[in-house]
Amino acid sequence: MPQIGYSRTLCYAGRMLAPLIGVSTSITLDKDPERAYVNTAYLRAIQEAGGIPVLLPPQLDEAALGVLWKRLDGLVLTGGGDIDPARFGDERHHATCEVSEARDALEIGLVHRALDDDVPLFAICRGVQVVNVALGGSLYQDIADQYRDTADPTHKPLPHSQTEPRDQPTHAVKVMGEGTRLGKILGALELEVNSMHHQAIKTLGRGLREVAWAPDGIIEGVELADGNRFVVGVQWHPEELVARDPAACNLFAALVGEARERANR
Ligand SMILES: [Mn+2]
Repeated sequence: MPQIGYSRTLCYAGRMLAPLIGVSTSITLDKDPERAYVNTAYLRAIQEAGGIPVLLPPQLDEAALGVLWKRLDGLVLTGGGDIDPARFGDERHHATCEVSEARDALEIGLVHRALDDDVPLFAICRGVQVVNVALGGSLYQDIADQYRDTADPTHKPLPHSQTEPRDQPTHAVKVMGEGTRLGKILGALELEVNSMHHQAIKTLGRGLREVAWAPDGIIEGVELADGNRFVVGVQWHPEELVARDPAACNLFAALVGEARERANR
């Protein structure tokens, strides 16, 4: 079993600051009372990697977010409901669900803030879709209904909405090795991942490149083509895999490491 290389140190000799990592949250829809919430697996994974998670609920007003943003050193966009397809010029598919205008607006704004201010950004599941749409890309609103593998159109896509436990890998992912940030971070070019998404990237947003795929061709990883910037997104849920998979830990360690550097510049 490979050693999982975490530093739990929040400060080094009293000099290094632990980085503050903004974490987007979900929001209940059509429920009273309305609630903002996030799976604790994200918070544990960030803390295990040495970061301090700071929740960013959609209810934050612009002024509060502006103040808070200046204090943040990194950003994690979490999983959740679907993005309003109007954001990428599409009619709404019947399978599209849990759309929150407030959450879309907050998170798309956060993507632009992160790019403008060069804040390290790690996007997970819905998060990678948000980054893509923020940069002008589009989505398959329902993989099972809309996606066909161009390499073999007779092939049905894999089941990407697993019913197995969240920490159980259910499909393979191949990562582009040559010169990709994701390949370097993961330390592996083939891995087994969990899958809890019924949507996926269709056309890529500006400045993004695809760097990982499921065996059916679904895009499972992207990063900014400008390799000097830390913008990395994965379609799976590494926060659920950190107890069993060093590659999942590496993703959080990389984000927190970049954020720590920025915090201590
Ligand atoms: Mn998948």
